[in-house]
Amino acid sequence: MTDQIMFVTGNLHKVAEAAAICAPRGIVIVQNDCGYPELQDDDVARVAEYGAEHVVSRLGCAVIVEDTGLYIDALNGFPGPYAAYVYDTIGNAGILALMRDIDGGDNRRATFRSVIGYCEPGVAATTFEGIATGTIAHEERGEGGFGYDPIFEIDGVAFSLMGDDAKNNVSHRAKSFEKFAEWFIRRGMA
Ligand code: ITT
Repeated sequence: MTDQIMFVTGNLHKVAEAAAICAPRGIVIVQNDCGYPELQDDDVARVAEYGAEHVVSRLGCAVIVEDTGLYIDALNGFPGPYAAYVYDTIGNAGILALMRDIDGGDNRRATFRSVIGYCEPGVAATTFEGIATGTIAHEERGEGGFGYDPIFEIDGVAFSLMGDDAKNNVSHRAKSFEKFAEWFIRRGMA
């Protein structure tokens, strides 16, 4: 059986990663780029919930949105839920500059947190979370991926150098979409 779900995002990389997880499970991801206001909140789950509920009230059909935060231990969790703003302002070079004096290993630990908000008309949003823990590299690596991929490494390999399949074996987004897909399929069968 094939089912489909509308994913409201302006980020085509997210759509490709989500589709690679969902398609083998019989769920077709349909992108919608209509946008939504991003709540300023410390918790990406609340940002995803609010975004999903806002979009449903506008479109009147079931949707998902996904919000990602990046939490760098040595910077007390910065940029956290403000990852998009920080990427657009200081970018990867700015993060590396802030961390210039921090040595390797655990001192450079960072966590990506992806939260999907699913919502349908008349029902409160449900959320699904995935996390990936790694380290911030000392320099940008590779050309692949998007966003912070060139500076985020797991076991010494940057997301930008992994290729799509390998990133989808370990990433925060793969985990949140696996949880969502499992729930969505079970729910369809109920
Ligand atoms: P939306 O339209 O879905 O909001 P976005 O790119 O603005 O797309 P987010 O706000 O969730 O998405 O992303 C926060 C920032 O983190 C943004 O700069 C992304 O490029 C970056 N980011 C998100 N997921 C990432 C990943 O898997 N690898 C590297 N950077 C990522």
